[in-house]
This record gives sequence, C-alpha cells and structure tokens, in this order.
Amino acid sequence: MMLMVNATISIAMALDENFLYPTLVSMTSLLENKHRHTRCCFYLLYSSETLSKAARAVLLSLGEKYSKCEIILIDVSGLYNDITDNMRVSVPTYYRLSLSALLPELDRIIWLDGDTLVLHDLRDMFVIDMEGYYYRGFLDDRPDAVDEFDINNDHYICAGVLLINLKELRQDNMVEKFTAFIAENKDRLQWQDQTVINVVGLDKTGILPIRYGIFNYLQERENRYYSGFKNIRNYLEALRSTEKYTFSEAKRAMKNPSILHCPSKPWDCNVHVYREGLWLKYAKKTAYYTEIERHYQLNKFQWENRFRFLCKANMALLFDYLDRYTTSMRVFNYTMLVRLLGDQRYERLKTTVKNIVSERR
Ligand SMILES: [Mn+2]
Repeated sequence: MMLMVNATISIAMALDENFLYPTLVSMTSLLENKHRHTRCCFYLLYSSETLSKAARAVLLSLGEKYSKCEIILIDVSGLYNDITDNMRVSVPTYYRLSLSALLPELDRIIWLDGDTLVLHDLRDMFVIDMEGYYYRGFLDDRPDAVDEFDINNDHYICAGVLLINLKELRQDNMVEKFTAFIAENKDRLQWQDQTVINVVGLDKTGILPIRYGIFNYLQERENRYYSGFKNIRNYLEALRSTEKYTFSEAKRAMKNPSILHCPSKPWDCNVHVYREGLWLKYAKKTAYYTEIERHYQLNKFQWENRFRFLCKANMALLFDYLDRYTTSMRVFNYTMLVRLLGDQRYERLKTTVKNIVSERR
C-alpha cells in the first residue's frame, strides 16, 4: 500500500451543542497524532438551530492552531428534521447518510463520531480498497439488531467509525433510497442510521481492520469480571461475520488502537470508564480544558474523591468490595488507598496490604 507523502485526508463529523467538547477532543487527538505532512480537511455538519455561533468559533479555532488543517462548517438545518420523535436520538447522527449529496466534489471520506479518539495517522485507513463497497466499519457485536428485517446480515457494522465511498453512493442514488427507507420504517430504526446503513447497504458494506474503531469497553487487562480476556472473547464470539477478527488481532488493537471508539463516555464522571485518562489527556491539549472541566464537573468526582467518599461512608463495605479483586489488584487498590488517605488514620489499611503481600509469598 503506497502512502502519499503529502496526502490529504477528508474527515466528516456532525454535532450539536451537546457534543461540542467531545468533538473538539476527538479532532484534537487526530491533529496531535497525524503525520506532519498529512493535510486534514474536516467537514463538520451542523444545524444553526442546535449549534451556537460561539461553538462554531471554538471548532474553527483548530484551523488556526494546527498547520495543514482545514475546517469546513456545513449548515444542514432542516435535514432529517422529522426524525425528532425518537427520544434517544440526536438528529446529527443521521447527517452521515447524506454525505454523498452534501460533498459532490469528494470520492471518499472518513466518518468519525464525536466519541472517538484518533491515536495514529489515518493515511493508511484512507487508502483501504473500497471497490464495490459503500461503507466499511468496525464489526459490532449485536448483529441481531437488524434481524427483524430478515436480511441475513453476517457483517453488522458500527456506524461510529466508517470509511465511505461517496462516489459509489452517488452512482446508486443511495440518499434517495435511505430517505425512502426511513419514511417507511420510522418505528423500526432501533439503531437509527446504523440500522439504515446495515439494512439498505447490506450488499455493499464491508469491515475495517479492528484497530479502526475498537470499542473502549473492550479491555486488554484482566480483572475479576473478565478473567482470561473473557470480555474480548465474548465480543469475538458474538460476531457472525465469516471474516472474523482473530484474538491476537484484537489484543494488539486494544493495546494500540488507531481509532478508539468510546461508547462508554469518558467524560461522564459518574461512572468509571476504562481509559478515561486517555480522553482527559487530549481534553487537556485543547485550549478549552477549563471549560470542559467545569462543564462535566470533572473536578467534583475525580476518582480519588470517589474513593475518599466511599471510605468515609462505610469502611466495611469498602473492604468487602476491594476483597473481590484478584490479589494483585487488591495490593494495588490498598496501596493507593493508603497513599490517598494518609498514614495516620488508616492504620488498618497498611496492615491489610502487608497481609495480602505476605499471603502472596
Ligand atoms: Mn459513538
């Protein structure tokens, strides 16, 4: 595969005000990790009714901050407006279905959800063979999501990270077909545009290598829930595709993904999300970290504080909870607790650590 030195890659994203910061962080990760010669052109789809002028200025500021980066804002107000009846959905998720019509000058594009982190240059992804395909995506482990359409889908893909063949979509007038399908199946679009892509595009959807779009809740470490990499094994077993990802590919991709897709939201401080630190790392590289921290109250519930709170609330419960971990995790947890809580008041913790360590020997 030849990689052009001065290649331009096109990326499409869509957002409303709620997704301003995640989108900014995702774009920042891409720009921080791209090869210095790679030119990036972002096409950001929005509606002026749901994204403020100030938010747009924040997005455009990336074009000033990074070299070889162009930001093009496309106002698609009114598009898919009749879809709002489904509570769970934000309309911008549907915008990706119209890319081939909105960008007639482009033949291919990478689609990124706002809940992604890009950790490597994407030139290698951008040149993947798309002959005969509309879309390539990461295999989603819920292939039964489109079973009700009786289409025998063996390669159900996630719409969050896609390589899209805009030319082929235009040749086959797919935007019209998508629109007709949505009108006919309004109540059956369980996964919104992802359902549309997988059902209408069935014969021309393919898979991306696992490192482009792997889910952040797939873990390469073992813990008490997922000993023996049960978590990734469960994922792989749920796939129906004949072109399955292998276990070793999966492990490698989890350790070193090119695009990490985060269905578990790293900015939600009320839940513990695996690899949330990685998202924070790129949030801190933006010029808006103070705003991000305030917006998601990242200060309030940092994990140290959560631990302190837990300790004070009920020591017995806490010990019970920690004791469920494997020995090495327990040593780690107790050691962290001793450090966090100070030596004086929590003598018992230190003794516990000592006990576990000696138990291990
Ligand atoms: Mn997503």
